[in-house]
Amino acid sequence: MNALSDYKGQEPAWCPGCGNFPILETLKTALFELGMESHQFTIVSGIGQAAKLPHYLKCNTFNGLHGRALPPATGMRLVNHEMPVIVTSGDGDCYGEGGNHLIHAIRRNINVTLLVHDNQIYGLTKGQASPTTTEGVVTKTQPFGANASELNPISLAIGLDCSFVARGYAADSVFLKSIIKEAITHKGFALVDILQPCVTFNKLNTYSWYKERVYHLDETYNPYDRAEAFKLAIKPPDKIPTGIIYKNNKLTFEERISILKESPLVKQGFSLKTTLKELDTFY
Ligand SMILES: Cc1ncc(C[n+]2csc(CCOP(=O)(O)OP(=O)(O)O)c2C)c(N)n1
Ligand SMILES: [Mg+2]
Repeated sequence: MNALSDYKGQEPAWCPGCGNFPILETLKTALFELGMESHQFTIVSGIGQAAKLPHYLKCNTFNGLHGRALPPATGMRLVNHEMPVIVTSGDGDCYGEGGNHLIHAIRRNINVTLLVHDNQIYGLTKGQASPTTTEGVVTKTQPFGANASELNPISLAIGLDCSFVARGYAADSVFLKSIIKEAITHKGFALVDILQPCVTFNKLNTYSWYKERVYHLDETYNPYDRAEAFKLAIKPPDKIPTGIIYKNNKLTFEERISILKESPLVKQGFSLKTTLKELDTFY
């Protein structure tokens, strides 16, 4: 790997000014600085504008169904746990239709990095409310305002004792890069909720709206304190903390499966006898 340009994929078809552009560039820089070459990692995504990211970055990839990125990512980790797996998803994709998979991937502690481009709207399908849309916001399909309270992904993840929970802001590239690098190198399920302006369909959460609210957690903050992390997560959103909000060091799903201790499944020969024996101890 010689240059950032080695990660170049197809030309992005996002709207000019979309918050997905800085996320893509920041991810490329993080991968470059970690020395991860295109063939050494896999990006899995579902459907949405955010989920198009692996088309725009040269890498191994699997682009699956809406809300269903985490199941193939789990399968990939079980087949080859030496291959880092990154999932790029949208707030609708991951917190809406894929919400069930999110809960169980966190609970199992699959060792994947999940980047959620949280623009608080369904971008690809042209502006319907997503689970993170602020209550009362008028959209095309909610002419009287979104009539449900918004999901708080950070408190949800801390409640599930997620191994790594962080929030970044798309336009704050240097800080976001440091969060993404830590998330990729963290052992265990790492959720990074990335606040991302949608210049076309979200007229509330704009670049200037975020600029007034987003701040960095400093080094005095202890991300290992779950109760403090939860307090921070449920604070009223007049000021929005970014950084690593919570982390712990627990066993990953892969570490709990004894046959994977020898070597990745992909490198093991197939024997029905050992497979049945393993299934017996596993279930
Ligand atoms: C099974 C299924 N349900 C619904 C859709 C329609 N659909 C595609 S993308 C999307 C929402 C996209 O929103 P989000 O995940 O927030 O991504 P964004 O486009 O905002 O980045 C929906 C509802 C679909 N393609 N497949
Ligand atoms: Mg969205």
